[in-house]
Amino acid sequence: MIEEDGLRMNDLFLRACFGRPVERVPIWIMRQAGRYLPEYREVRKTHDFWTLCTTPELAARVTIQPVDRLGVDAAILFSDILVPLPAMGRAVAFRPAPEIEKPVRSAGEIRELRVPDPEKDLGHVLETIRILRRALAGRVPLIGFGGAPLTLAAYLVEGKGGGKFQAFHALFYEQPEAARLLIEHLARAEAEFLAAQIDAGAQAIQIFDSWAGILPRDLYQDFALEPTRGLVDSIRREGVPILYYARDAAHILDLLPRTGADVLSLDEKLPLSLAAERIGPGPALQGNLDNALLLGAPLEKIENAAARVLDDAPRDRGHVFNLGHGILPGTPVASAVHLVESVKRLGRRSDGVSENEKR
Ligand code: 1CP
Repeated sequence: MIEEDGLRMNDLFLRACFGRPVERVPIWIMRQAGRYLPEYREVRKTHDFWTLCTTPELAARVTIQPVDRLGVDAAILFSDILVPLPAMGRAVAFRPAPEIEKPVRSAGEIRELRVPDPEKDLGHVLETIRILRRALAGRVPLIGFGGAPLTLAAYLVEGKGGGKFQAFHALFYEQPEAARLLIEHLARAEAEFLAAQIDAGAQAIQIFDSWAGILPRDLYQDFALEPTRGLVDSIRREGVPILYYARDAAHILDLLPRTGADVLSLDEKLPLSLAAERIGPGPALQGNLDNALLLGAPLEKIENAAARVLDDAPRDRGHVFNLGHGILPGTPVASAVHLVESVKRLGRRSDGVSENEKR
């Protein structure tokens, strides 16, 4: 525990991100606020998703729901990676999967995209963070977040997630300079937005690169790596860990330390021990239980799978328990609760006296 503004602060998650000693492995769950929670669906009955994201009191309320219900070790701001797009000049509809009304396809359109002013255009997000820091009062750290340049570019060009990303690939092969311009523009916009989130009180930042895997290795390396590293670099602040979630990234694992992130968050495809060999020494790891396991597997099976992830995680670095991808809307709450309880019970580490206890 460290003292901050006279409040006792639970910093277990932050210590694990920096690979410092922990008494147990912390856990939070990607998309931990959302449709699988009845109390979230209750709020959604009277407010649409965009209203939730843009009304600080509501966004703060649903952020805290999983902290109360599951007892996770970190809160993540309720928002969406696509929230800055309207301020760039592209409206987004959530049905509930997002659709960009007018995809961006040419260098001319890319040059017209604005860099949002965080305070003026996205002040609601910053206000949500300020409310949450007061409401959480050190109970758990608050994670701010944004999309990685590559993933945001994929949505902007394609108009939606998923599919074969044909328009996106065409941009890289047919208009490589336009692709570069777009990714650099997005890296600049995210740098300003995420820095503003930290200034408002976010205690860690997760950069979501959910579509990190859509490009072959050479294109990821040529187009995405440097802007992502630049983004990480420009938001670096003392004591604020940066987590980089790269989904479907088995072919680029050895490149990921070059992003400079403190924590690499991985999907369920490879055991963390094998991923760590390819990554090399350094960053802490986050992950990587298969989210599908929570949909219907018996509680005992969930517990055994959690134990396997905990046992397999390398001991030479920090580990933050999470899923390989966001929790699915059909997940029974009891499964999520059981996962958190199991990880708290099974994840004790013998290296594990907190720095405070050692003193
Ligand atoms: O009906 C509803 O209530 C909307 C469903 C929903 C929710 C709850 C969407 C639409 N976004 C969110 C919240 C959200 N999105 C959070 C905060 C909740 C939390 O973590 O507790 C976060 C961190 C995100 C991040 C996000 N949005 C990502 C990265 C993580 C991931 O899952 O890969 C991505 C890719 C998005 C885009 C998006 N927004 C919504 C959906 C359903 C999607 C993804 C699906 C798609 O592209 O088709």
